[in-house]
Amino acid sequence: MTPVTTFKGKNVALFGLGGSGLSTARALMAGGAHVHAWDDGEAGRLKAVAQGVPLEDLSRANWSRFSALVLTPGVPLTHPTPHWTVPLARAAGVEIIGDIELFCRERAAHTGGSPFVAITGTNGKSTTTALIAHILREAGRDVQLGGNIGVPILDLEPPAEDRIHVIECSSFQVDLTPSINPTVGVLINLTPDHIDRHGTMENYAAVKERLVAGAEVALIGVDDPYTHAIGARLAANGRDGQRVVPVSGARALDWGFYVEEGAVYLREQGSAPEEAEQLAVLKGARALRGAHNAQNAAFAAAAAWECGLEDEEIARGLLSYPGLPHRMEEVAKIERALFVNDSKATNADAAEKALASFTDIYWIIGGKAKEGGIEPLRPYFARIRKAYLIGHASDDFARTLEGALPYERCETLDVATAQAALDALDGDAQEPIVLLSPACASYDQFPNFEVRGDAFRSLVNGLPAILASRRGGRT
Ligand code: UMA
Repeated sequence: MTPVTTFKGKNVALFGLGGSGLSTARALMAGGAHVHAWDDGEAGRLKAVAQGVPLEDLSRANWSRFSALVLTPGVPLTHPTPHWTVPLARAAGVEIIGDIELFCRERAAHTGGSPFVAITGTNGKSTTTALIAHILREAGRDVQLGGNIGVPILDLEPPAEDRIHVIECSSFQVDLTPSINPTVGVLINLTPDHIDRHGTMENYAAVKERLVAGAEVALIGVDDPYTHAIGARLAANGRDGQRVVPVSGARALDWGFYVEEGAVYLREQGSAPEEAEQLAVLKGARALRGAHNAQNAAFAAAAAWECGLEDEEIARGLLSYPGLPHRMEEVAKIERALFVNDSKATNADAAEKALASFTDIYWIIGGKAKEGGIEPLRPYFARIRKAYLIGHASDDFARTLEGALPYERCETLDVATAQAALDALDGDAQEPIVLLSPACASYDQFPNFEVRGDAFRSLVNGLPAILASRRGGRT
């Protein structure tokens, strides 16, 4: 835990008592602050009481006593309308901040700038964050990994000169972190997302820009127009001493970090193309398949390089990266067939990445469909040997697949997994892929995508026995 000492002896209003809110409460109390916590939901309040966190109904509180309002990131700050705590804090002149801001202040107060890598972007944040942490750890560094990826930042060990914090930051979190100033700031890409919480794409992009604007080294994508414009703006008007470095996962650059033909390069500013240094070859990095992962790998290599790692250390870390659960996770190889858990793919956009990365796919899809269904995936149908439909979306998806490729209605994941495995191993593909990439939310049959992915993993682990008995039955 990182005790928050910068509010010692002060009264702090804390709103939102989910995982990060409770972590913040513990850290503030450990540092000597007087916490006044509240949540709209009774469940959060009960959890707080169980952990000894003092509650106060903030709608009736005397706000002039508070030094800050610490908001949990899920609570609206500006859009669609500010949460009711926001105008109360503003009227009393109380600053509104989040847990990452508290971390930044601890870092400034006690270390004068310990290594801090902050990662944001619309897509690939979690993979890039986990990959950077993995590369640094494999090279023997003391790494703390957290933020939006799941572990609240104040649950991590405190900042220290020889410890690197690698933190995924959502736009909600950056919005609550006015003094964010990482050693290395990473902005991967920007496409419209969370507009309900930021009002417009411009506001969303402006919030994300703050993470790199405050960085000593700003690694900024050039593969989409929004990040490209931010990089150009910072390069022209960035703060003194800041290094702004372009990064591409798609093409060779005049300078910066990029992936070309399956390898990551660094080309220094002003150098000739043939002087570009090859940092790592991605061939063999099984958890980094696909074009989107080339972008993630380029950023991770760049961040590791900026943290002082040698080329060999970067290459080794990229190759040994095991991947994140539920994101094109290689669950098992049974005979010739590879089983891939991509349960995180809850819409067609996300499923497209897996379909683009494999051929000879036995595709398990379905659940609660999103608008547009799987129609946008039609260009990938040639890569699919057969589809196995589960859940609510079955009728809808069957209509899209009719006449385009063979499919089977399986209703449930267990039936689909067993049938896909049997077909994959009976077929003639050299390395068939049994892929759970549902292009749907899980809520019709599972509490969330993690439970769905875990179920797939355990079904796959039980397959050898099922396959043996089914084959026995056939002969
Ligand atoms: N609440 C209210 N009133 C409101 C809204 C919320 O009282 O109007 C309360 C809820 O009752 C709940 C709490 O606020 O008790 C919010 O809990 P939560 O579960 O949403 O939040 P945490 O557990 O603290 O999780 C947060 C991040 N959640 C969000 O940003 C929504 C987690 O990111 C993050 O991993 C965690 O902190 C640790 O830092 C999740 C996420 O969905 C993964 N992020 C979004 C994304 O990736 O797209 C931004």
